[in-house]
Amino acid sequence: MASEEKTREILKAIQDAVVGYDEETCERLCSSVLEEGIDPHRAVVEGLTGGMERVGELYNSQEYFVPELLLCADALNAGLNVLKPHLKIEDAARKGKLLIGVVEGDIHDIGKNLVRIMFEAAGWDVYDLGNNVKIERFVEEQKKANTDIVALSALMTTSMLAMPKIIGALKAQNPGVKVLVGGAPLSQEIAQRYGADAYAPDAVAAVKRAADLIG
Ligand code: B12
Repeated sequence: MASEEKTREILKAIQDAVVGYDEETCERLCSSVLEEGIDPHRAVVEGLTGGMERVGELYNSQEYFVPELLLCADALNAGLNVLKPHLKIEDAARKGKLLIGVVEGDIHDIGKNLVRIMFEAAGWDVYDLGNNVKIERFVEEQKKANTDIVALSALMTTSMLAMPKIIGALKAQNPGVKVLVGGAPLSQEIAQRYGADAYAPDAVAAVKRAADLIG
């Protein structure tokens, strides 16, 4: 077991590898997370996601542009591939079926992918519709797969405006279906206003909120 100091050092180095779009180092550090007995969830949240948050700040301050963002996302995904098989969550919480997608007009899927991975790790059946998903597709696929929950992701203040329409259409078809929403511009207050059943700020909280919804 690594000491807390060593753990923090490795997590910070993972962040730096994402920010520095260094795929190889990111992969190697994520392997060392496993070797050192560090919690892989912590490596995803504090290391990989923490790194992407720093990338977001660099984009906002115009130090990074779209090409850098894509390279950083590659480094994040390389590390995630190493950690993914080790993200099993052993708990008694009920597991259900989840349909997930990024709303129409929005191609940001890094956060959605993290949410999907956490649900898969927790033993849920997950149907991933990808990004830029039309309202009708959410409705059709929910009916087909008969999922307990539909999870909607949006990263833009413009694209999130589709959410109340999707929620309305889903509930009109199947009043029992629960809708969970998330993504950087969302909040508890907006989720409520949109008619969602729940909001979660991150991928780990998403699984807990979903388990509560069907519990
Ligand atoms: C990476 C990035 C990109 C990448 C996306 C790569 C990919 N495959 O996803 C690329 C380069 C392609 C891109 C493109 C664009 N982007 Co961009 N992008 C970002 C950036 C820097 C980071 C987003 C990210 O991945 N964060 C890391 C992940 C892990 O965090 P997250 O997505 O928030 O997810 C977490 C939580 O929110 C939550 N969560 C997410 N989804 C869900 C769903 C559920 C159900 C739940 C419960 C929780 C949940 O859990 C996740 C994990 O903990 C943000 C800036 C920022 N600071 O957020 C801008 C940002 C989102 N982009 C922005 C813009 C404007 C664009 C472009 C229009 C730019 C352009 N001019 O071309 C385009 C096109 C977008 C389109 N049509 O979709 C703006 C949006 C502004 C707005 N209107 O709100 C932002 C905010 C930047 C800015 N400050 O201007 N972008």
